[in-house]
Amino acid sequence: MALTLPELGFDYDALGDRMSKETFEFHRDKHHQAYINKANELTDSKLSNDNYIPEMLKAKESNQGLFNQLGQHYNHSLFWDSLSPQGGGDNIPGELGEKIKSTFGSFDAFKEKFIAAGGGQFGSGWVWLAMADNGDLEIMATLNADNPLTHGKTPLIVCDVWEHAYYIDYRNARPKFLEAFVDSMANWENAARLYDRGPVKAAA
Ligand code: MN3
Repeated sequence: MALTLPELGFDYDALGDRMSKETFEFHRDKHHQAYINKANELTDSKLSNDNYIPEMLKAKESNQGLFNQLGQHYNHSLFWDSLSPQGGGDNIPGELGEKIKSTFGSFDAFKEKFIAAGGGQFGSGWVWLAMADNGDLEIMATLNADNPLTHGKTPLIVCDVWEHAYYIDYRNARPKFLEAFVDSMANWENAARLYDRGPVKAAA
């Protein structure tokens, strides 16, 4: 048993200029894989993709070194699931589309806030759409390996705003990358599925 790189539902060149094959090769095969290797090393490969989340939450309190690796594994795994070659735009399936409109006023208002939150995150981090236990939506930015689960929130979609996520394709233009994420890559189908599944009791 060990943590492994989760499967990607499309080829590395499927996003074209939106996110290049070269970015996937570095970001998945080198960056994400390095976090996985380190986490396996620290845990004698005793964790698997099916059971590591409670360990990640425990490590957040008691073992920052391990949390850094497990959090990065969690965040990157959801980031890959947050991408789709057919993604992006305001055609959000199910109740999530309505909920975004009622929460933020409009899809465009959501988009503006999401890009501002990701663009304003100083240094390395993540921007999320997350759900509270009562179903309320919020945009969250987290630093380093942190994620909404450690704050008792359920993540629905995430964009990685570490430089390695966009530097090859967008150079230093992080807001452009975030705009492309929302407009043409965001996997709303996956986010709607997570929304319909309901809040995850993080500490369970
Ligand atoms: Mn990354």
